[in-house]
Amino acid sequence: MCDMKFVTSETAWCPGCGNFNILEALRMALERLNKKPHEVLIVGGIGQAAKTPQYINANGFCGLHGRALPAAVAAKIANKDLTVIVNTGDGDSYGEGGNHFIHNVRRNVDITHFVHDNQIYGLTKGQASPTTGVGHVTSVQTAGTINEPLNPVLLAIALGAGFVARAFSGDKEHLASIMVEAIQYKGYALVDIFQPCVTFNRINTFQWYNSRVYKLDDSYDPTDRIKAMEKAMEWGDRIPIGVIYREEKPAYCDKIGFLKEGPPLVDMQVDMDKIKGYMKDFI
Ligand SMILES: Cc1ncc(C[n+]2csc(CCOP(=O)(O)OP(=O)(O)O)c2C)c(N)n1
Ligand SMILES: [Mg+2]
Repeated sequence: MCDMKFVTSETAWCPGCGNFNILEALRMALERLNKKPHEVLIVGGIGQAAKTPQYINANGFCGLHGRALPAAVAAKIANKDLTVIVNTGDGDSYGEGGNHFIHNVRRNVDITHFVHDNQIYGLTKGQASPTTGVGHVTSVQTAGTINEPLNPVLLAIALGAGFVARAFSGDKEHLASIMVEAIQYKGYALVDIFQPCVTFNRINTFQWYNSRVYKLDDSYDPTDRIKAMEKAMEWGDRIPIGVIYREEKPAYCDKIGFLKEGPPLVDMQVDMDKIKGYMKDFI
């Protein structure tokens, strides 16, 4: 259990939703890292998962659907001292926000991305998302989903992400420990979290994940990229959870001199006379 520092009001999630454990694990992780609410920014887009910023006592921002990452990136570059964490859905992250996801990996801004992956569009009542399995019948895909699902973990490793993990909201302790590692990682960190949607996904239930997930142990080496890609492709009867890939690489703000050496941009003085001078050219 966590103390009350990061706790806010009631949520609008269904009873039994996998989001509750993710929220609780996030609070546990922030407390373990000794973060104070004003040092943290939680960013979401639109969706059930994207409501997370409203349920945690920290700075919060909800962007447009699929636009959580650009807002988070901008906030981090403007204030490099902030701990910026994106909490949003699989649709928001990989569907509508898919292009941002790809280019965000290339930039390697020091933000953390927790995807509440319920393999469905929850807020809009259960249409197929990019991670929905083939054959899954929904209110729109009435004959079963025909498209192959996206594998976000494999894609992130292929794109060159330095921290890529999978977790399960049914194992709160394990999830919280991965969250701590992801937040501490210097650069973009992705954690794809299995999050049963108890109302609109009756296939990928707590039981479904429980009978398949297994934890990676110390014998697994997360620094071997090819092995990590093989691990990322394990799906079916056994699905690995844990840190799948890890590599240290320079983060965005460390590659730009004035961002690295100088104070956070928000603390810099703005010379209005200079700006007025530039603006004259446009009038
Ligand atoms: C540009 C745009 N497209 C579509 C929508 C409608 N919409 C809102 S939330 C959502 C799906 C959310 O699914 P996901 O991101 O997986 O979050 P969940 O609700 O499952 O947590 C959609 C399609 C929208 N608000 N804006
Ligand atoms: Mg979803």
